[in-house]
Amino acid sequence: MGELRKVVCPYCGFGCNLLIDSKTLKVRPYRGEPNRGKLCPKGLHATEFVTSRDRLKRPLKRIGSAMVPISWGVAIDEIAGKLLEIRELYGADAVAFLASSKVSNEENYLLQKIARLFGTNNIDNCARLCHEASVHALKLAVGTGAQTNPYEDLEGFKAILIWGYNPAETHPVVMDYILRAKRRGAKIIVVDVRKTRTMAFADYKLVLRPGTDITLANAMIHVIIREELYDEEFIRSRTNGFSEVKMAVRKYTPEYAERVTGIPAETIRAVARTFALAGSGAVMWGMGLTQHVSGVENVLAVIDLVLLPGYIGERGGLYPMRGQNNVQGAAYMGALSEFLPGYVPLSDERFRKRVASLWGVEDLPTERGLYLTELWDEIEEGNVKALYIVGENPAVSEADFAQVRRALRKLDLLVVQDVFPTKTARYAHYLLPASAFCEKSGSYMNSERRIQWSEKVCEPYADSKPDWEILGMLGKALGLPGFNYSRVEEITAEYFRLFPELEERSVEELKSSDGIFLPKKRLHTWEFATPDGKARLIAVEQIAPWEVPDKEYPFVLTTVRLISHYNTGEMTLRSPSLVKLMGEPRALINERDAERFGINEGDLIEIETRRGRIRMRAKVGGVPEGVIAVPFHFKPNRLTGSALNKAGTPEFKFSACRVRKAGKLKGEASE
Ligand SMILES: Nc1nc2c(c(=O)[nH]1)N[C@H]1C(S)=C(S)[C@@H](COP(=O)(O)OP(=O)(O)OC[C@H]3O[C@@H](n4cnc5c(=O)[nH]c(N)nc54)[C@H](O)[C@@H]3O)O[C@H]1N2
Ligand SMILES: Nc1nc2c(c(=O)[nH]1)N[C@H]1C(S)=C(S)[C@@H](COP(=O)(O)OP(=O)(O)OC[C@H]3O[C@@H](n4cnc5c(=O)[nH]c(N)nc54)[C@H](O)[C@@H]3O)O[C@H]1N2
Ligand code: SF4
Ligand SMILES: [Mo]
Repeated sequence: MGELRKVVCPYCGFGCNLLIDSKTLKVRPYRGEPNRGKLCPKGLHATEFVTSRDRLKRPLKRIGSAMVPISWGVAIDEIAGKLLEIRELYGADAVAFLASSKVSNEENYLLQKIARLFGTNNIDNCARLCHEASVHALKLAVGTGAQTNPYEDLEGFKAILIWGYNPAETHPVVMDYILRAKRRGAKIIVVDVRKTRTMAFADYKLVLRPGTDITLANAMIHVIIREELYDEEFIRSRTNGFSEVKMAVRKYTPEYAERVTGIPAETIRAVARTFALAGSGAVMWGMGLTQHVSGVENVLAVIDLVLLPGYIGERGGLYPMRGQNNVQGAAYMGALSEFLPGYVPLSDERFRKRVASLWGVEDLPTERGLYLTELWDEIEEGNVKALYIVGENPAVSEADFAQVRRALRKLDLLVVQDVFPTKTARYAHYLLPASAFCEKSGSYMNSERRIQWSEKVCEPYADSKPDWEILGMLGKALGLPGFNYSRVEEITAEYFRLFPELEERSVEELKSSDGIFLPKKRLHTWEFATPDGKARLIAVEQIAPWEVPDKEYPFVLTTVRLISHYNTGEMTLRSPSLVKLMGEPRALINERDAERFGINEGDLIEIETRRGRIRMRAKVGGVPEGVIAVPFHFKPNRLTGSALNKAGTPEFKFSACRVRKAGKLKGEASE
């Protein structure tokens, strides 16, 4: 046995801590916060991909069609030289950087520092494909774009509304908190477009038609207002906009909503009453709300639902459950094209200049940069020439990936810095091997905004380097000021200085504790973070999806997650224990639809949209008529469309498709 080191799980944003044996790399759960002795299968087997033989070993450079090894020094010098040349010819905005919500705060902080000092706000991360609609909606409504309360509060609430979110598969350990609440008498309400594992634990199981969430939320609000179930004092003293909401929901009667959503009017009334009369409550939501063209409005509608009964502070909270292990940290570190660190707008001159002076320059670029989802058109039009990607796999994770792949081919310079030769890496001119999570130390921030320290367990694999070291070298090679870091803690201390709440805290305290909440444990208890201190109730109307089913493409395609698989699969597919647990992917189809098309359980079916087609075996049942649900992990983005919502997120959860029984898997184009 070696020494046990405490490490943040490299998968989901719940943020479990693993205790890893430094010799055997065996994982045990940490007994402290937030996972309290629990882990899901991904955490338990998290070190398996680290020893995969597929790991990138040394820097590679494309020469013709071959990738040939080069030294770190030459790689970084050549990359920096090309970036400077492109800036000279076309300006800094011809370069874009993609940060990674898989890497540490320090690493995200460094990459956005490089981008902004280089002269561009073209810095983004996969939050754009994920919860950015929640960030925008929360900013508008309550002033801070993040989860309001810690997980521990969930246990005391009397009603928990789980909306477009399937934690039994996606954040399994948070289910423990939800089930403790249930044992203490909380009512659990789940809203989804199919029967989920999470629903098995619910008191109310609401299966609605895809994309009709605003109608359901507005109908619940209609009932709450009509029956005066809201907290009048809270509405008067702490919110604006009540009368507009009241007007807007007038037409959303439960009977009208029943016709649109498919949920019986009486159920809508019962659920609205249960939630508003519980006395305390939370709404937890996920991709079922955000990945729609109406993503921002969907989230605004459920925020209204929580504000009406005054469920804020000790009485309740808003839980946009964050996806990746450090997506919350990436945002707080400023790896987003429209925000400086701490979600501060680029237009905030005082803060911007403060950051600039900390970095040794006068000012920073003020124009919003490109969203990750806007990049592909800009590359195709020749406006973006170089892309530097750290730990993201857009050739698989982005909507309509055929277009993304076309764009990647067009770049003058593509650098991919990853632990594996990903699908995106196929288009790279330079491929830089990053060390994996347990081969480096640093801090991460989970969904409840808890910053946690992750210890180094073992030495970097082959000639790989921790991302912060690579980015330190790049910053220096670009001639940017302040990139002389020799220890990761120096970067931690530097980002601490950006946040007044952290100024008095030390890296040592972070290391020896169960973490530090930024800005604090519970938000908005007495006052909201809006300019006038009040929350805004914002009226929203149902918005139609971008691609409505028609005669040609009569089905709705949605994409969902499975417990033992993770995003684009680069890590979990290289983890033998998880591969064993996963089984073969299946597309869900309703019993009656299956019968109509002569499809039996296990048959190969072909799913086609206007953008492409895929084949997968069918699983009959689990979805309503007219809906097909495909696991996101098996490249359904050949099918999805690139229409974006106001926060720049594609509509991954709604495309018009058709299905048919397929012949044998023969001559299928390989990935
Ligand atoms: N095992 C596992 N865990 C993960 C991940 C993973 O890949 N695998 N990924 C992580 C990441 S990055 C994220 S963002 C989170 C995501 O976590 P979740 O948001 O829970 O993930 P999804 O399965 O994408 O979507 C949630 C649910 O939305 C439903 N849905 C689809 N369309 C609609 C709709 O129109 N309305 C409503 N109400 N519901 C709808 C789907 O049926 C699905 O059950 O998970 C994280 N955790
Ligand atoms: N159809 C459909 N598409 C979706 C979604 C959906 O629900 N449906 N969900 C969207 C969502 S919510 C998200 S978050 C995105 C995810 O999109 P991506 O972030 O592109 O997907 P991941 O598979 O998580 O890719 C993470 C990459 O980081 C690498 N990596 C891991 N650790 C490290 C490290 O320490 N250093 C470096 N440099 N690299 C590392 C991994 O090898 C992997 O290649 O996908 C989106 N796409
Ligand atoms: S719940 Fe999330 S953080 Fe915890 S072990 Fe599973 S994947 Fe890791
Ligand atoms: Mo995500």
